[in-house]
Amino acid sequence: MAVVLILVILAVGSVVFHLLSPWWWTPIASNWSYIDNTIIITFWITGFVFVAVVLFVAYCVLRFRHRPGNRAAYEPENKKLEVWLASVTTIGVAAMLAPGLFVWNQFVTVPTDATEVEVVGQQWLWSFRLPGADAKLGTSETRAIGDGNALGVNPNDPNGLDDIIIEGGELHLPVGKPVKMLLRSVDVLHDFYVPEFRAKMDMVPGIVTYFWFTPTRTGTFEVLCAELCGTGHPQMRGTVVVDSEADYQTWLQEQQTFTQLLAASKEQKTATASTASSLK
Ligand SMILES: [Cu+2]
Repeated sequence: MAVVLILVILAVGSVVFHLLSPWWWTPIASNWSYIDNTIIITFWITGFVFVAVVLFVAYCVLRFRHRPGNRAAYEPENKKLEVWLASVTTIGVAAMLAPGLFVWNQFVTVPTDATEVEVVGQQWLWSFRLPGADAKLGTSETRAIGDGNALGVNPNDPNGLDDIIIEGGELHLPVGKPVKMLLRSVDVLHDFYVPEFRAKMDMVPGIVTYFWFTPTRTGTFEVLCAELCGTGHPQMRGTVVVDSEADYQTWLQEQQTFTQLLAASKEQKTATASTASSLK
C-alpha cells in the first residue's frame, strides 16, 4: 500500500511541481517562439506518458498484489498488445520529432536581408565584428592573428579594412532587423548562447557555424558559453544590447574599425621602440 501511495504522490507531485515551479524560461526576446512551442509539445507528450506509466504501475501493484492462493499467469506473447504499444509509441515519438524538423528548417534558412555579425569565442572572452560601410565582412584566418589583430582579420582583404571590431566589449544590435550570427572560435569549442534569443550554436575551431534571429524587443541580455571550454568557462560572459535604430547608430559611430586598430598598434610599437632606443 505504501508503494502505491508513493507512486501516486510521485506522479501528481511531478505535475504540480512543473506547473508551480518558478524555474521557467526567461521572457523571450526574439522571433523563435517556435522553439518554445516544440518544447511545450514535448512536455505534454512526455508528461502524459510519465503519468500514465507511473499510475499504471501503481494500479498493478494494488490490483495484482500477493494474496494466499493467487497464482501468476504466464503469457510471453500478446500480438494485440504489442501492435498497440508499438503504434502508440511511434505516434508519440513522431509528434515530438516532426515539429522540430519544421523549426530546424526555418532556423537554418537565413532571410536574404539579414545583416552578418561575427562572434569570435576564445578562452574566455567574446569578441564581435560588424561589417563596416561596405556592408561586407572581410575574410579571416587564424594565422593572421597578431598585434592589433586579435580576431585574425585578413589585412589584405579590402572588405575587411572598414570592419568594426569589438574586443571583449558589448555587442549592440538594432531591434526588429534579422541578423545572421557567424560563429568562430580561435582555440577550443565554445557555444554562443543568449537564453532570451532561444538560439545557440557550437563554435568549432577551423569552421564557421551560424544561426539567425530577429531581436523583438530592446534590452540588455547576457551571453553565456554553453560548451564546457576550460576552467574559465563559467565566467565566460558577455553582453548583447538590443537598441532602437537611433541608439544603435550612435553606438556604431563610437566603435573602432580594423584599420584604426592596426594603426593604433603600429603607433604603439613605434613608441615602444623609440623609448627602448632612447634608453640605450
Ligand atoms: Cu567558452
